[in-house]
Amino acid sequence: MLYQRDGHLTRDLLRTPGGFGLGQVPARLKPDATTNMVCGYCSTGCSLTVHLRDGEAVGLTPAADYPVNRGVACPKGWEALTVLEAGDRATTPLRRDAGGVQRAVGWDEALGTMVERFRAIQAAHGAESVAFLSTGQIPTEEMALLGALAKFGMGMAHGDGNTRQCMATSVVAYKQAFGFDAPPYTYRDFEESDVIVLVGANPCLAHPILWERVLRNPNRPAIVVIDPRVTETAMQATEHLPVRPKSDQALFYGLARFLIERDWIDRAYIEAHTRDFDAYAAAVEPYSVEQVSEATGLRPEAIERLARTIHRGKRVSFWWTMGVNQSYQGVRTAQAIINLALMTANIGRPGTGANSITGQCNAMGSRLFSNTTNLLGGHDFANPDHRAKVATVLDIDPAAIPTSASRAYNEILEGILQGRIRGLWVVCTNTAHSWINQDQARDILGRLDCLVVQDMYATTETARMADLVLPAAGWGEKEGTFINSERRIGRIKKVARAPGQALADFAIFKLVAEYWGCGEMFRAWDSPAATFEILKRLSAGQPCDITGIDGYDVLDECGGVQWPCPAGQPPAEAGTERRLFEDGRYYHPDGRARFVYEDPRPLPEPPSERFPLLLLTGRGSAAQWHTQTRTAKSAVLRKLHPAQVYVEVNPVDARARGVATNDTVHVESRRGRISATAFVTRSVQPGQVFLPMHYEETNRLTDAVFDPHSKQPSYKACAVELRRAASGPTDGAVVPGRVG
Ligand SMILES: Nc1nc2c(c(=O)[nH]1)N[C@H]1C(S)=C(S)[C@@H](COP(=O)(O)OP(=O)(O)OC[C@H]3O[C@@H](n4cnc5c(=O)[nH]c(N)nc54)[C@H](O)[C@@H]3O)O[C@H]1N2
Ligand SMILES: Nc1nc2c(c(=O)[nH]1)N[C@H]1C(S)=C(S)[C@@H](COP(=O)(O)OP(=O)(O)OC[C@H]3O[C@@H](n4cnc5c(=O)[nH]c(N)nc54)[C@H](O)[C@@H]3O)O[C@H]1N2
Ligand code: SF4
Ligand SMILES: [Mo]
Repeated sequence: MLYQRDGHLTRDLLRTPGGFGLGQVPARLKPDATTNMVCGYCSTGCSLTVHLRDGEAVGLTPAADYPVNRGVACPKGWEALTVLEAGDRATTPLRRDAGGVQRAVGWDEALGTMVERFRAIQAAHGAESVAFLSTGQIPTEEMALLGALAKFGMGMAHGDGNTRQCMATSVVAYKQAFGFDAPPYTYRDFEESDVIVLVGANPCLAHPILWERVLRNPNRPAIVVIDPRVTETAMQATEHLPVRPKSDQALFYGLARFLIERDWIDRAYIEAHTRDFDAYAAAVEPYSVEQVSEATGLRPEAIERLARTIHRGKRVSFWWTMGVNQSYQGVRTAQAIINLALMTANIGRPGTGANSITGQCNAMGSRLFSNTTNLLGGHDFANPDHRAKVATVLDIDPAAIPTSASRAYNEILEGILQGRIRGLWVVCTNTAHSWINQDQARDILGRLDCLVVQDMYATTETARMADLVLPAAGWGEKEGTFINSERRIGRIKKVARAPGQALADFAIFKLVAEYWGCGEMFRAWDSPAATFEILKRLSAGQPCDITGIDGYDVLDECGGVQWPCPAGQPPAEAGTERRLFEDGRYYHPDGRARFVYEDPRPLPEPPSERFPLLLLTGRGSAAQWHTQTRTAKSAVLRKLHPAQVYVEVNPVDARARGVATNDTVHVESRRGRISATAFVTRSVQPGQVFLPMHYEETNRLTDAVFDPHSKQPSYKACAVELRRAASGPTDGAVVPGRVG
């Protein structure tokens, strides 16, 4: 692709003005038009200008005038078109034959087989015996169609998304505290804060363009990073608190007590806009600075200094991601952050907020419209009025709507283990790589009577296990909308042809509906644009009301639109940056936010004599995306990270084991053992090691423990041991650019 021509990356590339030199482009590829669309990787939601020749993409540059990214993009964005051309794209449906080999078949045979098998399973074992797993990475229109088709058309009771691995904790935390799943902020808050507290978040890698927004802040803000590791973000912070893993909840309770004791709280705000504060104040009473220092491993002065920083700040914003969410006590930890913002009235004003940054490009669409844990449009399956409203909008029989939410991802897998679920449709997620305790997950997938995997690539770990593979078009090859972390709805567009027989997920769902015999139910879901109109009607009267968006073109004209955008409030007049709760009214019926809390619990699998180290996992580089099915297909991105799995280990632990950088080591947990290359670095603390999630091996070690409220997997703390492998050093550099 042409835009690779100037292959400089990282910060230089973020800023490359104008991208590739158009003067050098062969005439037949010279663009004759451009169009803007949002990026298909992370939830930042940058806009990219795609350069077209005869309607097809020939290159891209970051959009200059979009409120989110203002002319910059990270390496994944720059390379977004390249990965569409990979040789392992799924180009035809595949069906596993009697000999166990996946063979190319036509769509008719593939869909006929899918329907026949799923119907046979349901006939023998009940409608609940077929389920689906989906994603935060397809347009809202597609996920809504899948959710409606599966549950209302095909009678499935259960379907969940990979957002369970990612955002379930924030969803529950917000719902309980605010009355709706509503991240309150707008990205401009990064620029307007004078204190920015980042908890379990590494935006330098995971949301690089949001970090750019932090760097634009003119107020010389205090930037406090709370993370066990000295991450790239921590290195640039004004203060780093290397908290002991999973002790954040105790830390925030201690900060709350310290602030309450000194009366550094906003009693008028608490009185007017919240409930249950007194009980909370009593509950945090035992969390003295000494006790919290003991629990967190932080010095008492550091804890007091953070409390003072919060107190002195005029505009304090709290931001969290997976270091909080992926925990056996994630919900209560997130709420401990929300409680701090509420008691100091740091919410609803510029530069403030209790702000969860979401992960995938359309996790926010999934949270509201996937019809999994919420009924379409952020409604409640258990509420008869909500069911009646949705039935009316969709013109379907209310009896077709289940009366309770789906089982969660882990419960669907348990259902398979127990033989209650026997057919599974996996759409746009790579369970066999990304799910916790991978050997067990694969064993479970292997027990299914029928596994259907719908993916862009035929080679993913999950697709390779499938009885049927349905080839899907990807970002850039189809239409629809994504919702980013600040609730901004943006468009994606078809600028490239999907290879072979691959179809947009939307088209696949429509075909499945026809083959299933429920096509009539989805006549009005004629196209993504028509479906957007249905989503608007579903959203009416909800906090996420988008009835004021008058068609897709408005999204282009306005630089995306943040919800809420009710009818009668033209988006152009509502402003490009909007935050929630400016009036102090929350979504609970009494308008008040809740203080929610619970005693912290010990680590489910603490280090032991046999497994004395604590394993942390997470993002490894800005150039790798999750299970790497996409990013590994770009030669440019491949240069920016090690090809093989590596483990970060502190010099103290390395020395004790005779391990040096580039040695091959074994990392072992109670679940299994992997080989990795050692990278000895003080960025992890003694007693801890870190493995990036992008390599297939990592989840062979993790322990299937879940938050009881959100059912989110606790990916970031299990006990392991590390040993030098007999084979000695491997060759090749390990982690470019990281200091030891
Ligand atoms: N390049 C790139 N960007 C991405 C993604 C990607 O795969 N690649 N994925 C996207 C997605 S879906 C998501 S969800 C986001 C994730 O974005 P982040 O959450 O920022 O990324 P992680 O590296 O998973 O976790 C963040 C940090 O949590 C820390 N941590 C672990 N345990 C604890 C703890 O107990 N307390 C605290 N305070 N911190 C802890 C880890 O050390 C890690 O540095 O990134 C998005 N952006
Ligand atoms: N140990 C550990 N494990 C983790 C994490 C961690 O921090 N540590 N993080 C967790 C988190 S936060 C997340 S979000 C998950 C992510 O886990 P996954 O969702 O499994 O990861 P992806 O690689 O993004 O998988 C998306 C799949 O969809 C395919 N795809 C892409 N676009 C399309 C499309 O338009 N249509 C279709 N049909 N397919 C498409 C891709 O090829 C890929 O196979 O991983 C989780 N796993
Ligand atoms: S920061 Fe996220 S949205 Fe922006 S270009 Fe990179 S991957 Fe795409
Ligand atoms: Mo995620």
